[in-house]
Amino acid sequence: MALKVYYDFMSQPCRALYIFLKLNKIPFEHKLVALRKGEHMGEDFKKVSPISRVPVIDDDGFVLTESVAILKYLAAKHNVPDHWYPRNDIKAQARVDEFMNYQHLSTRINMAMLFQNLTIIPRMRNKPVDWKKVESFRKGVGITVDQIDKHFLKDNRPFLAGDNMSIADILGICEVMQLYACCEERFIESNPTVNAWAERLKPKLAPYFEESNVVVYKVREHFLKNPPTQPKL
Ligand SMILES: N[C@@H](CCC(=O)N[C@@H](CS)C(=O)NCC(=O)O)C(=O)O
Repeated sequence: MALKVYYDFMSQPCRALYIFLKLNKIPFEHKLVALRKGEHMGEDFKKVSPISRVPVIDDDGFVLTESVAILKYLAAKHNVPDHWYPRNDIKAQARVDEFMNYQHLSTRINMAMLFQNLTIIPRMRNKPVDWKKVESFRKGVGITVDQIDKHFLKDNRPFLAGDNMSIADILGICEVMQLYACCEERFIESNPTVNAWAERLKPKLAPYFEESNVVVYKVREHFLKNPPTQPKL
């Protein structure tokens, strides 16, 4: 039975999973879950995962949530090239795990929440932007980018876990794209090390990086037409 993948391109970890599946030619059945329509909260999806978040996979009855767990499982099951998630070199594997554990409370929380506070929350709840929150997540993004520069990419490491591209890089770049969606990319572009990493990585994920990010570019276009105005302090 085909691997079923429940996803929506609005979601960063879903985009990461999609890119990984396509690059590794792992066949799957597309199960689209439209977050903007609230399909993840519906009874049908709750039967798959009562956690009501994407991505989720169903591999012949083995249902798994959480992008990191899913990526590690699929890397092992499909015996993908070792650079994605090293099997035998425990230090190389630990470096990939290091970023994947770090990202939840750094790239993910700060970049996703900055995006949400500038776009989704004001639009969906029809409320003015909470600029205090925006500034707080901007501060978090700045700290995160600096940490990536000084720790994960130190000593001219080309990728987040060292010399080779890994699943950590795919997860990382998909979170970073939230900044582009809300025109906050200056945080990346002003850091030469992190910017060089992003530009080095994107072509390696072609064409699936661009394909899965179409929605990000659409949101950005809309944001550029209707930018919220920040009051002067
Ligand atoms: N830690 C989870 C996070 C999953 C997650 O937060 N998914 C979001 C989309 S990016 C979602 O489904 N949100 C719907 C909701 O929370 O209501 C993972 O990495 O898979």
